[in-house]
Amino acid sequence: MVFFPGCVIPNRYPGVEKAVFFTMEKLGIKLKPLEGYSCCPPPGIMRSINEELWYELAVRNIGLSGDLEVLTACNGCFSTLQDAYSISGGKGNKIRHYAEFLFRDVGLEKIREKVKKFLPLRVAVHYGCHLVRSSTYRNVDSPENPVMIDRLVETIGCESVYYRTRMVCCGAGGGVGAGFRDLSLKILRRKMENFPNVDCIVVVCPLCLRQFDTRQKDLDSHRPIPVLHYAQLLAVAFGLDVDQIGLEAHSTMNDDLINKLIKGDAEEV
Ligand code: 9S8
Ligand code: COM
Repeated sequence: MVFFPGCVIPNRYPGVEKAVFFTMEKLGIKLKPLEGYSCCPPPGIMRSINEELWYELAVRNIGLSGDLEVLTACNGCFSTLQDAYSISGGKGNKIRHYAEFLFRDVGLEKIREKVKKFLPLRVAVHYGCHLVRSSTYRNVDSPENPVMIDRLVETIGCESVYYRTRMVCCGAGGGVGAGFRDLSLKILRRKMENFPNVDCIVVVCPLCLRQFDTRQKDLDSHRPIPVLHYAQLLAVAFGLDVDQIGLEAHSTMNDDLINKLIKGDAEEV
């Protein structure tokens, strides 16, 4: 398997990449870096402007992987690479997202066996739009009511707290976060209206991570809730030191969460 990091993970949240490699190694999965890749390119930005260029760049990236499966930890990269692969006539599950690969191939039992420290946190999971939609090619979980991230966080001791807007967009995708900042904030505000009282938000996409991490401060109404990629949480549960998951790059952290991550719980909750 090769890892396709995309642009946002290595440039903005490198701790996510480290956590992906650490957790895969603990699970006995051989993961190699992909040499010579470019931006995926993003489905909501490039594809909607120039589909031909989007396709050419995506197919080139996939070609670099040879016969190996391609693992991503970003919803946008997953969407682009999986769609382009299917359009090119590719068969089978060659393009994988970290979350669905863990849930469907590795399995919850095996993940639980490797846990050194359970994390009794209350979390709000955010799936993001491109992980389960469109269902034409994605087909990894229900596009309306997915469960995989809920099950993945529960497996390492967290409680996934239900909230009504869990399938609402974070407001970053489709170029909205970069080009229409007021609209983007409006979507985030709607997403976080009546948000549950949780220790952190758990995402599986670095763009969603960035949106919650950097834009909550522009919502006047509440104290920012820290946000982590699932790979970072899993790495801590598998024994990686909390100071090794790149939290210095996050803007919304608090001591309460850091202490809970450090302490954890040796026993399953
Ligand atoms: S949600 Fe709506 S378009 Fe997306 S996948 Fe990541 S960024 Fe947040
Ligand atoms: C979101 C990707 S993960 S894009 O901005 O919609 O292309």
